[in-house]
Amino acid sequence: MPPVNFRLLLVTDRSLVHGRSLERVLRESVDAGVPAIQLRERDLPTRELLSLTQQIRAMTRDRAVPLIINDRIDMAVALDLDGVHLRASSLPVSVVRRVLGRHRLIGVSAHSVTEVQQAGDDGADYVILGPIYETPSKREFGDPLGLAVLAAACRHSSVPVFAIGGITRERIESVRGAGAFGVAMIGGILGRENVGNAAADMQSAVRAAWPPDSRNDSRAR
Ligand code: 3NM
Repeated sequence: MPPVNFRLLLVTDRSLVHGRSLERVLRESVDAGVPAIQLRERDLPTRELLSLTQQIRAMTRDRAVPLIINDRIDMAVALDLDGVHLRASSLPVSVVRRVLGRHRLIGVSAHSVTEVQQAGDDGADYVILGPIYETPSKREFGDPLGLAVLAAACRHSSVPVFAIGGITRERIESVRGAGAFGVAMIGGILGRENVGNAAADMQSAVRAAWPPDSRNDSRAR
């Protein structure tokens, strides 16, 4: 199984980048220290998604930044991406693992303690649990779970748990305190006017919360 060697995962939403190209804002984010990207552009037609993924792949590969794509196992294999992110309606982890093998990451979205445990039992490499806080992006993700549920999920999880949903710089220390392995976010970086500054700010908070030599995983960036 490949190591989960990042504590901050930037999830994309091109609707937030206000006329700038997604590739450009992601490059600014990576240059500012973002260590991993999840490409979540689920509504893009296949050819457009392919072309976008190729561009972003070229940029992340140069910088050795893991690139994970939502659901598109075909693109993950064809473009040699680092992993695939699955939701409840996606193919099951066991099926995806047969295609991806052990050397690519499989992440799973979870919304309860039980789902976190299930994802670990199913063989996911990590879980993203949310929404922990109220997230400005609609209510499609449900009511906030809060820190107590995050803490219970982390206690019972066999795999790293990333907190998502309303994560800000100020909240990173609290989710670390609840036992999260790391954080995943959209708006905290892509929703800010100066994406590079926001990314640098966020990565410095992440490194302060999980110093690179912390006992959990000294390889995590
Ligand atoms: N998944 P922001 S919440 C993509 O709870 C996503 O599964 C969620 O956006 C979940 O960082 C979410 O702007 C949106 O709050 C996260």
